[in-house]
Amino acid sequence: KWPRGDESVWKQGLRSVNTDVPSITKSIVNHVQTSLARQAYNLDDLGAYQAAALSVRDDLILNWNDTQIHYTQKTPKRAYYLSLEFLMGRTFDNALLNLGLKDQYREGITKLGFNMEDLLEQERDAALGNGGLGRLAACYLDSSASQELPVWGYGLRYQYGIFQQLISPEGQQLEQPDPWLAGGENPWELPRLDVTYEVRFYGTADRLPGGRALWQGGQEVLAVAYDVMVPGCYTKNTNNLRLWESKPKRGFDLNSFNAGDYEHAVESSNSAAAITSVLYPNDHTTFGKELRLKQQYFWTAASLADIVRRFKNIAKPFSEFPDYVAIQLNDTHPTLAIPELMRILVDEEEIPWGKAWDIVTNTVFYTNHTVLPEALEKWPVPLMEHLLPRHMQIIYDINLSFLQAVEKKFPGDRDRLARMSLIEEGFPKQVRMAHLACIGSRKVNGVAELHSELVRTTILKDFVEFEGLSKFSNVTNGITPRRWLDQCNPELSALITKTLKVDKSVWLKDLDRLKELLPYAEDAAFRKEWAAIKQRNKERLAHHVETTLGLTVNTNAMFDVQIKRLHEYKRQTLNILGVIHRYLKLKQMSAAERKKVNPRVVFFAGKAAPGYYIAKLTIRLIVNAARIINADPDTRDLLTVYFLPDYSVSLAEVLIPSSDISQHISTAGTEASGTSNMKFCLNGGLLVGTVDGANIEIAEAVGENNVFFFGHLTPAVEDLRYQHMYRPVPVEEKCPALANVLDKISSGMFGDGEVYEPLLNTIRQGDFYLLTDDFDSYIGALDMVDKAYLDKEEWIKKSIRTTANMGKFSSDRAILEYAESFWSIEPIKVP
Ligand code: AZC
Repeated sequence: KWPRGDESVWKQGLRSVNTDVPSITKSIVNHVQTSLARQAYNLDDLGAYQAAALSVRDDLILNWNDTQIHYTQKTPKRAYYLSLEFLMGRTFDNALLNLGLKDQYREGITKLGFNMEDLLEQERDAALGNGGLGRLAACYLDSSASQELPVWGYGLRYQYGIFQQLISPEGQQLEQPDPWLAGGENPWELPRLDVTYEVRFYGTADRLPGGRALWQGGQEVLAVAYDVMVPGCYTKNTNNLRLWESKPKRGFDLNSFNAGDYEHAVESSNSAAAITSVLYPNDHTTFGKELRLKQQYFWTAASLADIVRRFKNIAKPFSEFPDYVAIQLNDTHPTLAIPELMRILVDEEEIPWGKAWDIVTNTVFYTNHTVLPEALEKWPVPLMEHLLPRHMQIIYDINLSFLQAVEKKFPGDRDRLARMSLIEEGFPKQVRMAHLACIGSRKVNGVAELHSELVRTTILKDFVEFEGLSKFSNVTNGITPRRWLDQCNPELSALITKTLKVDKSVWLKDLDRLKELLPYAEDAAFRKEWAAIKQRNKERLAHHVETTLGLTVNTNAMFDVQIKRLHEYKRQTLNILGVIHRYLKLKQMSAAERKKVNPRVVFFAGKAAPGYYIAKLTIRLIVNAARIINADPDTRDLLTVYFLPDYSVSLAEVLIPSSDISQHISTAGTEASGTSNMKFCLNGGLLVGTVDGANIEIAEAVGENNVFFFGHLTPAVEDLRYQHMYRPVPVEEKCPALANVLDKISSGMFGDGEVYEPLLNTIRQGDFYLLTDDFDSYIGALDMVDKAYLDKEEWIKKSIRTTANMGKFSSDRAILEYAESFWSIEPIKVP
């Protein structure tokens, strides 16, 4: 029965997605006129972008609404991806491509007197993440929607995303806030001011009979939902990313957030609004800061309240909770979901402790993203007790029964109990979040084969022995081919579609189809087209560098790219030392010898955590080495270096399609997976790398003759580090070529040598990341690259074969593995 009013009147008012050019232009003009209150004669590119974006938003809302209603009616089991970071980048282009409306919009926008490319450039990146972990979450959302899986993301709506990076004339990284929402309304989100929850902090927790407790007092803040629409590729399914914003519960709030000084601004206010004001800019480290813990609890509490409310709407007993809900923890950041769900079940729903624990451990899943010890989260017990008194009780209770079970299985093994306890002894005691995540989860996984093996044999070894191997598995990461091929490399995408003779929606959702490109490696005409596209992508990047930095790039050179967060383990330092080595060699050559050298342009981009001194020195060295090398008339046709400031998803979209080679050169055993390695290879760039993370599986897929491997292997690393500690050999002896480079830097070749001493000393003493061990073989690999590049036709074949074999690395494959083997959810198509 129709709910109210006259059904036919309602039906007449309903609209559907605009798919033809006239209705698209009409909709854009309507938005110019009403939403923006402007007219043709005073409309600039920004206004035109806003109007076009609002028009696309209307379409997304229609699909999003139908999707949510469909899911609500069908009550499928759903999965929730809890991530403190979603590094979405821009939305406009991606939405148009997924809707299949890019051509129509381009035509309409042209008719209105604007240029599509200029409008695309108006959008600011949504940069609510640091690096790989946050971008992976974004790829997984795209794949969930594209594969029609009922998956929601839950995160925080930071007012300030990852800082903007400026580089001073001396080469120093400076940070500025990223007020990404300042430009007015964000067309890609729906404020849900009606969806709010109260979240408590501090106060007291009094135990009641029967295992329950009463938590009261303290501070209460409001969580307000903002829904971000996530369109699938060529499907109506449009999933939801729900981001929480904090608000004071009543009255107004004096927000003392100071947008200038990062380190202090992040900690400056205890107000409710401060909780979601800023993304912590650290990759792989935590400092035990109260505000960060507040963020984690605020977000998990609001998300769980929302999930439980939705479950209660279907009126099933809580014993069936795991049949309707799967919760994926993206690293340990949302681990408080485990004690929080226990608190809801035990204290609020009055479910006995043991039953509640069964529900939790059948609902929650945990993905680990790093084995680096400094990245393993621990929270001081006094801080937890103060901020979350009830959760600390629950953690102690979980720990008690857990350790009793361990004791039963391994009687008298005191060391084991100490190693496995959720609480680390010390001053202060600390809660080990990875242990809690592990025992509270149904499955635990790493993000590439090698990494998952390291998780099982190092950081969670005791837990494997206790709980059995079957709980611990692997899901190798993936990337979405929509953004990382179709969107960023439209010409290559078009060539593939033409060659495979299928609609692009087919191969974009079944990336193994790329295999059909293999025979074309033997086709000279195809190779020519392939190479011409790479060349035009180089020119596009050169144009970008020219217009943003005013620098000219030699597009006849090989493009060599390393773009990622600055970190000692990722070894950008090894790369710049290799560049300097190359420069010194070029300087010694005769003019005739130089004629034989293959010209190379080296690009770096990436941000360092604001407090990471050594990483910032590496940036400084790159910038100053670039300044000297690029100015040298003897060599500048053969070698130039660029550090592109303010790395972002959008910058990656220009850099990746242009690369001939890219570098993924972490010390073996340190990079869990890497995902940009997959993006480069998908776009036909060859990989230079160590035998680490997903590099290994990429080489298996594309063939080892198509990658350039170097360096020591993971099993050797521990011994080498031991030797550095106890039987150190001076760099001059061990690696004269490297010693020469270090001396040149110290002697002031790239400006004040003193400045770099702390960085150089990390290599001369201790050398934890094994630069002295890997330098010669690194240079050897780069020489192999030069040799291989001489045979242009063979190089293009390698490039084609690489792309053709990258099907496995689609995030569709990865998300379907999560859906099938972990979450037990199924696709549900919106009609
Ligand atoms: C990263 C890993 O360093 C990277 O190798 C991996 O590809 C990525 O996650 C996605 O799985 N980790 C992080 O960004 N952060 C932490 C805390 O691990």
